[in-house]
Amino acid sequence: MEDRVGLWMKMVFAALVGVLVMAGGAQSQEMSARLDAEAVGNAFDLADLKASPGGTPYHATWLKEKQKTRCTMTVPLGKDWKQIWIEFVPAQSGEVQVCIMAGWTAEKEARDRIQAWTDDVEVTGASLKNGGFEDLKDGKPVNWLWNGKPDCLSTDGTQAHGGKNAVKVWHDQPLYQTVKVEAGKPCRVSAWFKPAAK
Ligand SMILES: [Ca+2]
Repeated sequence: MEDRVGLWMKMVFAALVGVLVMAGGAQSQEMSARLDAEAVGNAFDLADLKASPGGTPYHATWLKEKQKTRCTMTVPLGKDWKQIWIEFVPAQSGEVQVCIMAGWTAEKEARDRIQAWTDDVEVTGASLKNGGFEDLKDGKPVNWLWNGKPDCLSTDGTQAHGGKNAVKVWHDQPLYQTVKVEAGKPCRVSAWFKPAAK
């Protein structure tokens, strides 16, 4: 009997290790999409977090005592376009910075593999501008902060989910836009993603 219990415990342990390895891989190496939102100046909390199926929303533990002022969610991507979203309820009226990005890797040669095209960003509960990246100025999408190179902006319709334009993102090449939110009014940020690697 003890042997069977021991074997069962070993199997549970092995399964847990497997899940942890997969979760770690999804955040660092594998193709994933990520959405964050942060109260500007970490001025107030974002509560009642929700996320699209397959994603778990978290507060930003790395911000320590301010962790509830930012939320984040990461979802693995398949081969095709996928829409993901994160929702929160602002504790106060003010400004929230929306952040659209993808996975991260330390390996330079692996960076092409973890980048994603994104398009058709929408926000309910607040007003976001140029979510489809169709308005450009000086080779950058208007209303967005973004540090991508020219080849990370596609304008010929081949990479777009809607319209002509799409933008390539990853952890170190995010898109930022600040929106005005109202206390107690749920705010949902959604975006479409597909892997940039062929
Ligand atoms: Ca577009």
